Parts: sequence; C-alpha cells; structure tokens
Amino acid sequence: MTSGQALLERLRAAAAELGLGRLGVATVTASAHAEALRDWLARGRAAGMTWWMERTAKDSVDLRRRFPWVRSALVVAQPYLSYEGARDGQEGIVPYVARYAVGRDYHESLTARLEALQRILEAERPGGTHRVYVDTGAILERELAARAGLGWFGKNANIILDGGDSWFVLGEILTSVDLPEGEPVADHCGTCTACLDACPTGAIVDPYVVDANRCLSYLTIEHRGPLADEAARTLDDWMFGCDVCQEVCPWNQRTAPTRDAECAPSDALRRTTIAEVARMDETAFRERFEGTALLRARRSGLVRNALLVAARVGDDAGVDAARAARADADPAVREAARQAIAIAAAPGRRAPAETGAGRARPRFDASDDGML
Ligand code: B12
Ligand code: SF4
Ligand code: SF4
Repeated sequence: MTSGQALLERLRAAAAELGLGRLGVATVTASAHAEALRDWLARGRAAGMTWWMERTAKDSVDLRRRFPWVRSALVVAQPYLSYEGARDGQEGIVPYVARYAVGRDYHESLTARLEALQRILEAERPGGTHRVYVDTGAILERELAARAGLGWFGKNANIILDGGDSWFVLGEILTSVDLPEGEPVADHCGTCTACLDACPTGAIVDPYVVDANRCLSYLTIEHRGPLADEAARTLDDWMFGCDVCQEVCPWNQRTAPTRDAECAPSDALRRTTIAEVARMDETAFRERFEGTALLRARRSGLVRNALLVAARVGDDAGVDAARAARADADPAVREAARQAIAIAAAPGRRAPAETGAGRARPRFDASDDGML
C-alpha cells in the first residue's frame, strides 16, 4: 500500500467515526464540463444567480487558478434522508420542505465535521494547506464527486451514489496533499427518463441540464421578490426546495433513513403549520427557523411561498392569512397574497385536507392555465 493509500484509509476510518458519509478523492485538474457551464450561463439558465456564478466560473472550471497549492479534493457524500415514505404523512410543514432542509442546516453540521477531519489531516501531514468547502458556487461539487468515483451524473443533474441513491449533500476538503483518485463509476440511468417526465415545470430541459428559471428549487429558495403568475401557479405544494426529480428516481426508492440526529426533522418544522408561516413577521421567522436552511429564503420568500402553497392545498387558515397579507409591507408578500386569493377562488380548485398532516395533494388540470 502506498503512503497516500494508507493515509486515505486512515481518513476514511476517521470520517466514519465523525459521522461523515462516503469519502472519495478527486485529483484537481481543469473541469471536463467547462463548456457546459459556460453554455448554461450564456443561455441565462442560472436565472438570478447569473452574476455570482459568472463571477466564480473562471475559478470553478479550474480550481488551481484560485488555489495554486491544491492537488486533491476529499469529497464527502453526506446522507440526509430522515424519514421513510411519502411526505404526506409528516407533521407540520415538513411535507412542504425538501428533505435536505428538514434537519439542522447542513452547511453548519457538515462544515463542522469536515473541519474535524481536516484537523486529523493536518496532524498526519503537517505543513500542508487544506480548506473546507460546502456548497460554494466557486466549486463544481458534483463534478468533483463524479471524478472521485462516488457516483454518476443522473439525468436530473444530481449525483447518484454507486450502489446507492442521490439523497445526500456534498462537502469537500481541498488539500495540497496528493491522494489516490477514485475510479469513475459507470452511468446507470440507461434509457430511464422518469425525472425529465416528472419535473412539474419541465425544468430539466435536456439530460443533465436544469434551467433554474423554471426549477421550483430555485424559485422557492433563491428567487427574490414577487413570483410571476406562471411561476406562482406551478409551485404545487413546495414551500422550500423541490424533490420531485429525486422522488421518482428508481435508485431512490429503497434508501433506509439515516439515524443521524442532525438530519431529523426539527421541532420547529414539525410544530409549525403552513398558516403560521403565512402570518410570520421577521422576528417570528428568525426565531422559528434559526439553525435551519430555511433562513436562506428569507422571511419575504418563505411567507410568499407559504401563501401560495396554502391556496394550492386548500388550507383555509392560510387563505385567511392571504387576506391579511394584502397589506404587508413587502411587495413580494403582497403579490403572493393576491395570487393566493385568486388560486383559492378559482372554481373547483380547492380540495379538503385529507391527511394527518392537514394537507391534500393539489390537483392539476387544463384549467390551471391562465388562471391568475
Ligand atoms: C446553483 C445550484 C443549484 C441551482 C441550479 C441547479 C443546477 N442543476 O445547476 C438550483 C437552485 C436550481 C439548485 C437546486 C437543487 N440543488 Co443545488 N446547487 C447549486 C450549486 C451551488 C452550484 C451548481 C452548479 O454549478 N450548477 C451549474 C451546472 C452547469 O453545473 P452542475 O449542476 O454541477 O452540472 C454539471 C453537469 O450538468 C455536467 N454536465 C453537463 N453536460 C453533461 C453531459 C454529461 C453526459 C454528463 C455526465 C455531465 C454533464 O456539467 C456540469 C458542471 O460540472 C451546487 C453546489 C456546488 N458548488 O456545486 C448545489 C448542489 C448541486 N445542489 C444540490 C442539491 C441537493 C439541490 C436540490 C436537490 C435541492 C432541493 N431538493 O431543492 C435541487 C436539485 C435540482 C436539480 N435537479 O439540479 C447538491 C447536489 C447533491 C447531489 N446529490 O448531487 C449540491 C452539490 C449542493 C451540496 N453541497 O450538496 N441547485
Ligand atoms: S427540483 Fe423540482 S423543479 Fe427542479 S428540476 Fe427537479 S423536479 Fe424539476
Ligand atoms: S430518474 Fe432515471 S434518468 Fe433520472 S436520474 Fe434517476 S435513473 Fe437517471
């Protein structure tokens, strides 16, 4: 065994003890998909993220430009699936939140664990340079994960773990230490197109290519300000993020939920109703969602989304909140209140709550078009 291989084995053992998921290594070189990224940006597919993603693209397509010392990236796939089965059976607002976000904010928990692993690496290789990253736009994390042999690019753009699923987030330690790179994993999507067919907005415009302008994850988390009527209509029951293209993936059907306490749905999400979110002021929003990824949407975005979802699922208290929100100081909230009231008033649109979670699946038909 080479000294690099022996070190990697020690790091893998330490990672497991720290509660980290599968660990792989990518040798840092120029991106194989730089052209795809440039094309994605040039076509405006980054939507409102264009400015910061363009700013970081020249570094992300070759990390050695910004980090001349970097040789390898230790890439960790951190599982987050915390409950089994359908969202409908969950409590509070958990059914309306993408699974990655129901526990503690992974940016905090994964960063803390990677920093602990970095300290072990520092002790093993004194004098080296190492840096932890989680979800920064300056790094093409999925590509590093694929290069590290952790999995393959699914057609929904998510990495699917070799022998596993895509219910995980990624984090890295960039290091000046040379470590042995993983073996690439073969593509196992085959002829399947389930994610492209199921995406509620047609956001997966080609295999591996997501148009953020249409993606509910972008619209509910990153988009600032009011939503256009067309986007407001397509939110379905997603208040924060969207999992549809993962829910339908055949590789994601048999995942055993993680026992990691950091990922368990937070009390804040379990005891909050959609109508409460629709009525939250800034203080209530901050207090309730401190430590969760939901802060990313800000009060403006989350209340906007909650109003629309309440109307979609026929939540009477949420629709009452929309009436009050017509006078909100925030224009995005005011506009969502108007849209929510229009959705709730449309004939045949509202369905009674059917489940223990107090929600019904919205029904879509041709009359959805041109409704607002
Ligand atoms: C911007 C961003 C978004 C945007 C844009 C998504 C997108 N597909 O680009 C929005 C807000 C929509 C988003 C949504 C989500 N995101 Co996001 N997002 C990012 C972020 C910050 C940058 C991604 C990026 O650079 N996009 C630009 C495109 C061009 O790059 P790419 O997505 O990596 O795609 C590559 C492929 O398209 C490939 N490619 C191009 N052509 C071809 C052809 C072939 C044959 C192949 C094999 C590959 C290939 O080249 C590209 C560059 O490497 C990363 C973190 C990071 N720094 O990497 C997280 C990240 C990708 N997101 C993540 C997650 C979990 C999600 C959501 C599932 C969250 C949710 N449930 O709501 C959704 C999934 C939506 C989807 N289907 O992609 C995880 C993915 C984990 C995984 N298992 O893959 C990441 C890595 C964050 C993390 N640290 O874990 N996200
Ligand atoms: S996250 Fe939702 S909207 Fe975005 S590509 Fe996947 S299914 Fe489509
Ligand atoms: S749903 Fe099918 S095509 Fe899409 S990522 Fe999963 S296996 Fe690949």
